[in-house]
Amino acid sequence: MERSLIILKPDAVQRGLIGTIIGRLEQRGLKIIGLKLAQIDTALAQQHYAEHQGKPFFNGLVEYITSGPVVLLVVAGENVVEMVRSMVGATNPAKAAPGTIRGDFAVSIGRNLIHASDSPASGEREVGIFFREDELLPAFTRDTDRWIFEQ
Ligand code: D4T
Repeated sequence: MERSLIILKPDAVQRGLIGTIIGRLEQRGLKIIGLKLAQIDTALAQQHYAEHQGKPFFNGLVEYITSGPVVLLVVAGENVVEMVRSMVGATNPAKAAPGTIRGDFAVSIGRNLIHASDSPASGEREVGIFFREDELLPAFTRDTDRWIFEQ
């Protein structure tokens, strides 16, 4: 089962958008199997964004993601990585389509509200950075599942 690691970044928390963003994921029918509030420390932020080490925006990115509490979520299911990415919108909110989270609520690339894994492999790597397996509930079912997923 595919897993996507989602971070509601410090601006989402500060702006009171936690409920709105999680609501969109729930309305779609996506299944949340992990959820917590945390403050990411510098070492963890550097690990998460390792692919951007050395780029001009790296230090600002680490400062931003560690600047306040975040909400961490794991969403699981078939094709969830691609589905969540399409709901999040382009990295630069100025170019994000209306109807996406960034396109509806953000304007700056350095305040783009949300992170979501960009491939199933990244999802596995990133879930492992922020969650222990015993914090996740992959097996739970919802009574509504049969109305969301064609069996
Ligand atoms: P994240 O990883 O935060 O979900 O964003 P994306 O997956 O959409 O985009 P990314 O990995 O390419 O960039 C990570 C993060 O860096 C910031 N950034 C990026 C920036 O501040 N300036 C830039 O020029 C780029 C490319 C925004 C997102």
